Amino acid sequence: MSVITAPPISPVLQSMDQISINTIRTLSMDAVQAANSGHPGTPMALVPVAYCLWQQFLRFDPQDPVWPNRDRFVLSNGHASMLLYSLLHLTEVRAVSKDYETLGEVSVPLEAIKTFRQLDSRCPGHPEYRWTSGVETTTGPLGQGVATSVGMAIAGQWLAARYNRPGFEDLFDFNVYSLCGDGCMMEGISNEAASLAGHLQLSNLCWIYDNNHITIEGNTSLTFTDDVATRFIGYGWNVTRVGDANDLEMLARAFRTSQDTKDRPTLIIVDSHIGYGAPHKQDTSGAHGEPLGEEEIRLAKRNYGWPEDKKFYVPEGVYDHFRQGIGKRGKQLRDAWFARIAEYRKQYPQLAEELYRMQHRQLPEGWDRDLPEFPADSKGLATRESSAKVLNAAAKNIPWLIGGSADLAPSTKTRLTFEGAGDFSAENYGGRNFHFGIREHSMGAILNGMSLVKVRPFGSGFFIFVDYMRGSLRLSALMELPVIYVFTHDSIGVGEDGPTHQPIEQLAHMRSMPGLIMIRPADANEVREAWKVILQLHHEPAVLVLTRESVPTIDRTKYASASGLARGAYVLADAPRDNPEVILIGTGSEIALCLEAYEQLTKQGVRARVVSMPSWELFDDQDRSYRESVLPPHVKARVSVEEASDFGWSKYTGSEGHNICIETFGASAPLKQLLKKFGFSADNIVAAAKSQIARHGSTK
Ligand SMILES: Cc1ncc(C[n+]2csc(CCOP(=O)(O)OP(=O)(O)O)c2C)c(N)n1
Ligand SMILES: [Mg+2]
Repeated sequence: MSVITAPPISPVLQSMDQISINTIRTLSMDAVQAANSGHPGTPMALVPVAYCLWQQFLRFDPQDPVWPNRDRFVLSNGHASMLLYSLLHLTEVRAVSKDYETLGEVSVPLEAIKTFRQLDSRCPGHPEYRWTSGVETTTGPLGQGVATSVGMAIAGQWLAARYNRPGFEDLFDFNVYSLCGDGCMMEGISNEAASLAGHLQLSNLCWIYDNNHITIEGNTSLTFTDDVATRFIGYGWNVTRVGDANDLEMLARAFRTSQDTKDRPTLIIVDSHIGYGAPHKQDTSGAHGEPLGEEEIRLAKRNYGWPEDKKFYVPEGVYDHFRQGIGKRGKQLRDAWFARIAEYRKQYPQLAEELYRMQHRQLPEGWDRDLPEFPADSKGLATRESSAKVLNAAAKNIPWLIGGSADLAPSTKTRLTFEGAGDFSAENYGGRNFHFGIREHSMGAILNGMSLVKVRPFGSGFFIFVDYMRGSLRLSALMELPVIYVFTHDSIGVGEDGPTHQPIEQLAHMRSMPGLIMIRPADANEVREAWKVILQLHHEPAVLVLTRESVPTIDRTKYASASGLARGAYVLADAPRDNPEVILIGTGSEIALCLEAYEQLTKQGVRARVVSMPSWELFDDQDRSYRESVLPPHVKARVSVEEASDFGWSKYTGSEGHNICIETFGASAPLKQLLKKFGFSADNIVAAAKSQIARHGSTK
């Protein structure tokens, strides 16, 4: 263990660079110590890297941290959160309201740093978007940040291609920087994302890899001997190295190299010493996830030439130093941009209006004017097919609704086919059809990054593969981003592909996730209503779950209007005088079966009601009187029908209700055989309804 020690000198004899760096180091150490938990070592090591970037390069105005053309900084190694919080504090980043208005107060006051990791502190354990202004994305699950940064860079290129015009070539030209560690480099998601970023030649992207050879269990020699540089060269990146994380000059040179590289992303590999300056913990995993201890902090401060007894000490001149650096540069750039956008508005009023609405998460006027109505049709069409029609009709009128698939667009039908939609590629950054490749997990993170830049992204795949992207999807929900996920092949309806492709527990998974809206529409008109709801969401990701196989288009002159979908569940068919003795509740493709059973029951004099319940979340959001009008509490005879696990259904059917469901992983066979094997038939529903009435007794 070699400890690099600085001579003990007083702060006044250090350069402002050095004082600022050591202020961040000591704030980080003190905060982790006060919290008695957290990660001190990585902030201590990486401060010069972040300091050099922020103070010299980052085009970021602390007074307006949501200015659209700002450079983005993503701390992918989110455990080093104190590094980011210290920067936000010292640069005096302002708080921003939910409506994207800057408020007077600072985002991270010193008090928040002193209460790092405590309830309601603006400095939670890991950086959280929406909670702390200036945090560009939530990080903590390793690999997510870097993958999200790719989405931000993609969105930057798309905005530039669409909105930069003659005389305004630099309206959008922001760079995206992401700091990451060994963990991020090992995670599969970062490999997926780096591969796509290289392929797309995203020159506005720069990752900085903290090559400190340490993870939690010890030295990386235990697990990680990749030649990272060669790997990234293989991905088509520009790779450069900085041999000493304290070398501000070499760091600046590396950032300049990144800026000058116009044809590919850049990886800067920085060799650092975790816990830099702590005599017993430097270069050990002991500096990773626990406080240094009072004595070690004292010794580290001595090494930095810092007053050993001072805590949360910000020497005079430090705030001003940042004001003169990033503050002044950022404000000038930001003000100049807003002056330019005023000019732009005069010359390109329509485009400027688009930008305004997009940045405020509003929709264009008349966005829904072309949405199709579908006539009743007993043969019908697959909901993925009706979705294709609705999506295309909406996207034509919402220019920033853009997205694609993880190599399944021909199956998920999410391709935008109207004239001018185009394909996004290194040669055409203005295209609206994205090809994420077979990279579901990073597709989710990339969609998050795109959404953070405020375009409206959608991504699609087979519903079963939601398992591959749960980590990213969870962050969409946690960050309250209106990302749209379109998942098709939603049940055993996929037939012959068998258990590996038949979602069983995925509906239950999605329903258990806070903040997510899932909709599984029953027919083409419910699909239209579903898209209407989804496109008007501001703070929730949506999961649209669609069939591969045809479903009848319900006759809405006979049964209730599909507009009921907006309330999550509605009475589709009812007993005379709205007085049912049994309720059949279904979703998606199973509604057709419920209606068949309903007709049989009605003929036999049984008073049945069919409730179409495409979205639990939307229904649960309704007031009690509506919910009880759909599911009257006194009607206890209830049958749910869904080709999936029954997990959670007793919430609506009661513990004495009957759930027609699947308790295995499905099977490989033509759909007809599967329906028989698993008991999805009108006859079975009828039988279950009758036995429910027998069990609970009929209502008057
Ligand atoms: C997906 C994921 N798995 C595991 C963890 C737990 N974890 C947090 S930090 C860390 C080690 C990271 O090592 P490295 O990125 O090299 O960070 P350093 O200790 O060098 O700062 C682990 C395993 C996590 N945050 N995310
Ligand atoms: Mg490491």
